[in-house]
Amino acid sequence: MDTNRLSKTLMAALNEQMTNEAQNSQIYLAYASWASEKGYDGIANFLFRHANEERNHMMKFLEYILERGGKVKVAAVPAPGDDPSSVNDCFEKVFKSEVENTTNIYKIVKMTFDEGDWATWNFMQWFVKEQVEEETLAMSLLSKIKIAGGEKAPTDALYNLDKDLGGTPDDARSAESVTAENP
Ligand code: OFO
Repeated sequence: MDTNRLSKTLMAALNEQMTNEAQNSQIYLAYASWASEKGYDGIANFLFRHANEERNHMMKFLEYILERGGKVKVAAVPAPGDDPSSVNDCFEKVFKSEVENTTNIYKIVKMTFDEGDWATWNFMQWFVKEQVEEETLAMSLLSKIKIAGGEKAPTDALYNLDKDLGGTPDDARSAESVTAENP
């Protein structure tokens, strides 16, 4: 008896997104290694931690496919592409990659809606919320580098930014998670 509760198309889309998350993790690993080679240890630390988050996202998809009786297909992960040319370029690339990821997540949400697969729709809401946080975090990186001088940021500003990011939490706080007790 077939116990698979996912449609063929959704199963393929979820598997594809699982690979996208693995690729996101590789992208952060590549940028973190680049930052470390350049001596930006704080930025590297921040990006390494984020690479782990992306791997956790990949696992969330994998576990969900299994939970619904689907077939997991672990596929080859595309290479992360060129190294950033500067800290400014690095943060711009991070932002672009998160926006692309949001687009991919939304496509799946639309598919779940069209199919009336409310279990998967519900599962995907975690990622919708997560992408708001990830985009906020990427935007805040871009503002920080802009304040530091963008492409022309002087060494001391980059030094301070690097120190700052070493201790920055992985998750951006979104307005809805703020309460009177937890401002
Ligand atoms: Fe950067 O986000 Fe995964 O989903």
